[in-house]
Amino acid sequence: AIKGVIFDLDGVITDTAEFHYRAWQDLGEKIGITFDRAFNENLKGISRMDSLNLILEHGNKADDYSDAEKEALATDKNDDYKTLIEEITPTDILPGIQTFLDACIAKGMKLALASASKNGPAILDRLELTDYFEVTVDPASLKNGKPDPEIFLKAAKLLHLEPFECIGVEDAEAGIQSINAAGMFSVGVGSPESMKEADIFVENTQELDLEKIINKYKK
Ligand code: B16
Ligand code: MG
Repeated sequence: AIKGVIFDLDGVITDTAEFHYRAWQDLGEKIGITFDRAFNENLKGISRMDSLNLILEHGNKADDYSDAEKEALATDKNDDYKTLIEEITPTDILPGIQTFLDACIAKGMKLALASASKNGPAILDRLELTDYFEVTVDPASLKNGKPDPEIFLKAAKLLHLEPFECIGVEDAEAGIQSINAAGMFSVGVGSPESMKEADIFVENTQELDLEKIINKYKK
């Protein structure tokens, strides 16, 4: 039986992707690199520094900055992002998520957060969802980001559960790969193309249905 549900944050619980996009665009403007929404898809689920490196490569500027300068650029983006997320309120919880979380709790499942975002706990607070989650993995404690399974394995461990007793919910391809590599049942939120590796998927959070997931998990 499913005993633990491990959630990604950005794109699953709330849509901070738009804020990340705006903050990276602002930074891009400052350093003369432009990119569109399609490119921004590559930045979902990956860490702040990995995102910056992809943007610099995209602008052919990967060798223009020292590590210290890159740290400063990442901090600049994050300061901007932190200002943007101050606007978040509980109305920004994605449709169906509150109901889904309640359904998981009603079934006695334990919940964990497995977000690559160092701002995850602050965002959960703004959404007033902190109390739902037994544990939050600290992304700073990880050696490898998604698609490596480390973050989901760590979440299961913190919940004192085996990976096969947990399911993971993700909107990023790298995230689904991470869940699958952890030996967990993967629940995707996204388009059929981007979620083709998921064990089960829905096109938006409103359609998340715990009974359907339980039935598919049993098979
Ligand atoms: P931060 P998730 C990820 O969160 C975002 O999808 C990704 O775009 C972002 O770069 C990453 O968090 C790091 O975020 O700069 O706040 O530490 O999807 O894993 O919840
Ligand atoms: Mg995500």
